[in-house]
Amino acid sequence: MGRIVLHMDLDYFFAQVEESDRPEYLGRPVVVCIYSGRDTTSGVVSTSNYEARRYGVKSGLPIRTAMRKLKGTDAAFIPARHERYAEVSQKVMETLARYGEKFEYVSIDEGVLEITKASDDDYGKAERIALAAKQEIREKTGLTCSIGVGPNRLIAKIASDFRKPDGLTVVKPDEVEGFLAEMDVGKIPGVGAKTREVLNAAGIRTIAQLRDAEPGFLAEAFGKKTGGWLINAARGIDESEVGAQQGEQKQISRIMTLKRDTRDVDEIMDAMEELIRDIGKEVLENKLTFRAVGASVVDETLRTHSKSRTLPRPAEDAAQIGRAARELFAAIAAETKTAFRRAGVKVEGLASAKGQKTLGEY
Ligand code: TTP
Ligand code: MG
Ligand code: MG
Repeated sequence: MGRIVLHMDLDYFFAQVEESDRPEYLGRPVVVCIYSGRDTTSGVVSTSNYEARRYGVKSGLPIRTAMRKLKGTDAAFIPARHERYAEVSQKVMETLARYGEKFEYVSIDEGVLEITKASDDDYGKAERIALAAKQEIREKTGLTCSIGVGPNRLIAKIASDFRKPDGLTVVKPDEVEGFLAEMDVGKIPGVGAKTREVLNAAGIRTIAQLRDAEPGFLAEAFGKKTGGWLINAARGIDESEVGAQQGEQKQISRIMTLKRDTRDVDEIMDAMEELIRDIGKEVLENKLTFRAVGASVVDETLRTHSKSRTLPRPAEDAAQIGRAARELFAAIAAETKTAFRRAGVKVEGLASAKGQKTLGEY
């Protein structure tokens, strides 16, 4: 039995959230900016919607350059709201994760799902799973994403980028070679501008050319390990597991907007009740323990205040989250004067509960 992997990437993510939160931006170029704070126009573009991309405005561009390119249009330049994007991302990932047997969070707008079992190793079913996930993500968040489905993570990721926005690309094992052949080597995730340049200088532009390259040359140019990895990637080979390595979850957090601005700890804790129960449930379901609890608030001036505390020993129950959170919110309230608009709780220092000493052994 082979594997079927699904990769999801949200379309023009931060800018799409801005569009969906504020319909008045629809149809206009939208540029999400990370201001350096030095003056009102210094900083870089975080991302932009497709209208803005038509003018050559994309991630990483200086804001001033973007302004020049969009001069005379009704473009909207908006400061990035990371918290809001994280909140939407969380909703998307929770929705997506339910469609497969293993989920890995890759980045704020990307997730990978193993759907071998969920699809009975059938690409027709896999495609229906992808469509259903896209539809539910859209219903829950209003956002479109692009999905790639393939026999491994590498192919799924490349496929997710193949048709954007709102794309779905399914690559079956016997289609992998043809799918990759004419692509630019830069389409391989991990092949950056520098690697691409070295390859191009050797006359290697397409993935098919890379596949047929002299292994000796690649080993010499990039080292044995990277050279071998490049050849494998060009052949569409990738054995890495979903949910195994780097994407290991480091924290579980929830944040919500309070019914009204307040500084009252009891009122905040009432609001946090369900959210804390939710975190506790996720800890239990994933058989985890946590080593630290954090609390944060966003005040009426949109400033964030947060505190966290390390526990004397790894814990796993929601009651401990609640006790620590109450003290942390009280400590934050004691040090601030403004009312709080949003409040959140997180647990950190996650470890797998199995193989760990039981409470009785301490
Ligand atoms: P991407 O998925 O690379 O880009 P995107 O979602 O904006 O557009 P696409 O439709 O092509 O997927 O990045 C996800 C988010 O990460 C993006 O919305 C904003 C942020 N980001 C930055 O802040 N700076 C950057 O340089 C990049 C590449 C992304
Ligand atoms: Mg994206
Ligand atoms: Mg992305």
